[in-house]
Amino acid sequence: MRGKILSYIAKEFRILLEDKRIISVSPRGKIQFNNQTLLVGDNVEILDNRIEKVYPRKNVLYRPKIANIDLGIIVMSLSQPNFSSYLLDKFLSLLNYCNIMPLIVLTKDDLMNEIDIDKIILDYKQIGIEIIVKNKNDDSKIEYIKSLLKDKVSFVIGQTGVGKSTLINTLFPSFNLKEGEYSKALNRGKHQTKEVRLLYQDGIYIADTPGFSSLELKLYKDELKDYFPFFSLIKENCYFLNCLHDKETNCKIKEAVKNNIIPLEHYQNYLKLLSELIYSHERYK
Ligand SMILES: Nc1nc2c(ncn2[C@@H]2O[C@H](COP(=O)(O)OP(=O)(O)OP(=O)(O)O)[C@@H](O)[C@H]2O)c(=O)[nH]1
Ligand SMILES: [Mg+2]
Ligand SMILES: [Zn+2]
Repeated sequence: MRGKILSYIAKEFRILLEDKRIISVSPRGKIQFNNQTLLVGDNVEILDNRIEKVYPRKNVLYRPKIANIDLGIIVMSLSQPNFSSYLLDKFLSLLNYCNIMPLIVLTKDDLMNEIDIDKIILDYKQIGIEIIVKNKNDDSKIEYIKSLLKDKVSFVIGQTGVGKSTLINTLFPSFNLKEGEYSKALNRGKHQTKEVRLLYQDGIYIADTPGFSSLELKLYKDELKDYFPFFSLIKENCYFLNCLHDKETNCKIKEAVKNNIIPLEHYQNYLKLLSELIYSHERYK
């Protein structure tokens, strides 16, 4: 019978079978199958309480480790920790690279001081990404968010302490996930969620994941432009075939920034990200 891996905790896989039974499978020290490590989200064939086969994956995200995802929910708080469009653009580049559709949820609007949420929403709407503003005391958007998750496999991704587990708990109170504190002294969350765990209810799969304190984007300089959000707004080619949209002349992206078609703030995020990456050939020096 076919099933889906929900978690791998204490050397046991929990697998949801097609008939909705959940079984535990202990792989006896072996979590590899045909040389690939099994991941949460993998679709498997079960025979006599053993994993017989792993079905081909649609996509994989390596941090957090999860396979076969339809929707990546980027959770970003407006305060504690502070909102950062740079981080948001970084997460979006990562999801684009992994071919995962994004949804952005902004939390803690009850705590924030002066942030222009409308401008943030408008920028991302322009490139076709939906943003939902939802704090933990606001129940009005629960049904709407659930309708976006229906019949999909989703996961939450974001910094530690932004409210990923809290969001899942407000959608599905029965999951009763552990929520951590935000430490003002450390100026970050406390890594409350320790493992990737896929949960299932009413046709919705959603994974809680551990938060980041820093995220390394494992792309080369020459790749970033293909995955960075906002550049999809421009269809024309730059003069140089491999233009990095940085110091080059005759660059259509820079022209679009000048003409306010691409927001300057996001172009600056691109330059910052670019400066943190290496060229593809540098590794082989
Ligand atoms: N005021 C306010 N607090 C919130 C909101 N959402 C979450 N919190 C609080 O933020 C803290 C961290 O929430 P978590 O849900 O544990 O954060 P997380 O993203 O799961 O963190 P990790 O598991 O460490 O990655 C908790 O104290 C929550 O009660 C919100 O919308 N408003
Ligand atoms: Mg958590
Ligand atoms: Zn260019």
